[in-house]
Amino acid sequence: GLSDDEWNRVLGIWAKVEPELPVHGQEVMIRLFQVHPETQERFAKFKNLKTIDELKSSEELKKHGTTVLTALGRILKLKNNHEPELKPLAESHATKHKIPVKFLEFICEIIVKVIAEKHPSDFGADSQAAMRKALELFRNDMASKYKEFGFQG
Ligand code: HNN
Repeated sequence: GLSDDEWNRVLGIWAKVEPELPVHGQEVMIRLFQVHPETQERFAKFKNLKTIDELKSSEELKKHGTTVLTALGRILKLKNNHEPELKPLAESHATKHKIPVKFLEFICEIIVKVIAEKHPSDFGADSQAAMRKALELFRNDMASKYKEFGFQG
């Protein structure tokens, strides 16, 4: 688990991300699709977006990025007690969307990078390490729920 100090760092930086969640969400999704194009293939509604301009001008993509970060923020705020919030997401991502754990790793790494770029003076090494730990906890718990739903991830 994370110490109180680590959770404070995680939620402290998240409070700076939240006022501009759609901007962060859009950037995260675009970066994910560019660095790991196989992730874009999973979305019927986005796989036809070819150029960076098309990705940037998609309101749907921005909306989806907001959805993803909103869900993640709710999980982070529950700290170690995220089970009730995590379970339905693990179920849909395991049984319906079939999203490999590897893709969760990809997006978590990108989330840390995007926050670091947008908030260089508020997201130092210790805060980045704390965020990585929180995201690892999220991923590990998603992975074990995946198995409960019969998806090896
Ligand atoms: O559970 C649901 O299906 C509700 C919609 C939703 C939410 C709240 C989705 C979602 C969908 C359905 C989109 C729709 O219906 O418009 C799909 C196809 N996801 C995907 C696919 C891939 C995907 Mn995710 N999600 N999601 C959430 C919420 C959170 C969430 N999703 C994630 C990743 C990494 C991928 C592969 C590219 C993802 C993460 C990390 C999170 C944060 C908890």
